[in-house]
Order: sequence, then structure tokens, then C-alpha cells
Amino acid sequence: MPLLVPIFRPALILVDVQEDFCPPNGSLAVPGGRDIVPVLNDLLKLPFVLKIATKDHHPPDHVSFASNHPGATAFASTTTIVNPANPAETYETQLWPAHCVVGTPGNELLPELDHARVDAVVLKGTDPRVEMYSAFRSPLRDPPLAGAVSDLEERLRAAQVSDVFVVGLAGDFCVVNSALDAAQLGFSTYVVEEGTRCVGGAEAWAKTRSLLEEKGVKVIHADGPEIEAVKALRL
Ligand code: VGL
Ligand code: ZN
Repeated sequence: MPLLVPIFRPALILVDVQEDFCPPNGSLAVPGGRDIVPVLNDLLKLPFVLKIATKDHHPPDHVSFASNHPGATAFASTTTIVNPANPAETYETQLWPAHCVVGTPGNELLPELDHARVDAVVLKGTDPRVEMYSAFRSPLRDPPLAGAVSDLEERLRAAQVSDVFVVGLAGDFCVVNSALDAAQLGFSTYVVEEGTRCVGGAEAWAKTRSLLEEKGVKVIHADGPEIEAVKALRL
């Protein structure tokens, strides 16, 4: 019988490390959001086979903005998203202050992030009709909405990635959904705890962490053995 040697080909995904998700000026600032940058820059120095930054990239008329729904309040109100190709498929989503609007300063990746080490930027949330927390795809499945499926999976497959390490913002929204999708797509998936912060702070992280672990995503530390294994790789 041929010996099957599993090949460890880890990728790093930096989710939405953008001005609007960070103090001091972000419209949807995550507490401590800026503090993760040194951890991310250290990870970017490691020999991951692929390093991808994602950006929440919304048009001004995006469905997730409370300002686009008369009478709605950011953080408190919700709206129903409908699959444009199948009115029977719907989901409820929370409304937010306008954020990461294309062409605005809040859309920019943080300047202190080590951009030179990022291989590619993947855009998400570009279709005004749907919310897209996961950097892979919107929750619409029946059928999937073409404009709300990114090329992230394709890029990971093309690079023969085996393991996906997720960090960024926000832990309780786009990081968790991206990690759950990565795991569902068959990648061994990790979230580096020091590399994320939640909209809902420490309390939200405790819940998010349990959900990740329940779904088979490992929550790890930046100085843990999984990161040591990446360090041990030679490109
Ligand atoms: C996000 C809320 C709305 C995120 C994006 O990147 O976590 N959260 N849009
Ligand atoms: Zn958004």
C-alpha cells in the first residue's frame, strides 16, 4: 500500500483589518481592534504558503446599513435578506452603522499592517442585496448568489492549502463565519486568539470560542505548537 504522507500547507487569512473596525475613528470600531496588529505582523513573517487579507467592501446602498432602512437603528434592528433568485430563501441579519464603504477612508486596511507581506486582497460584501460575514460566501445556498461568493476557496485550492489560520475582525462576526466555512470546506482550521477582538468584547469571545470548538475549529495561541509548526516550515 502506498504511504500517504499528509502535507502541511498552511495559509493565513487576515479578516477585515480595516479602519472602520478600529478605534479611534472607525464607524463600527471593535474594542481593542487596533491592538492585534503586532500579532498579525509577527504571523505575516512566517512561511505560510499563502497570506490573504480580506476587506469588507460595501456599496453605499448596502442592505446591512441601518441608514438604508427608514426607522431602523444600528445594532438594535434587523432586516430580512431574500435570495434574489429564490424568494423562499431568506435570513435575518443585524443592521449596522454604514461602514467600509468603497472609496472612503474607513474602507482602508490599517496602514501599520505589513502590507508588503500580503499576497492578495479578497473583497467581500460587495453585493448591495446581501450580508456576507464569511470571506468565502454569503449564507445563500439555494442557489448561491454568484456575486456573493469570493474567489478565496479557489485561491486556497490552487495553492494546495491544507490548513487555514484565521485572525482579524470582528471575532464574533466575520472571523467566526470565515473560520466555520473554512472548516466546512474541509480545511483544518484555527483561530489565533490573540489575533482577534469581538464587537461584543470578552463576553462575546467566550461564546464564539465555544461555537468554534464545537464545530471543529481549534482556538490556538500565537505561541502555541501549531504556530511553531508553521515556523518550522522552509519555503
Ligand atoms: C463585520 C459587521 C458588519 C466584520 C462586517 O467584519 O466582522 N461585522 N460587517
Ligand atoms: Zn459589513
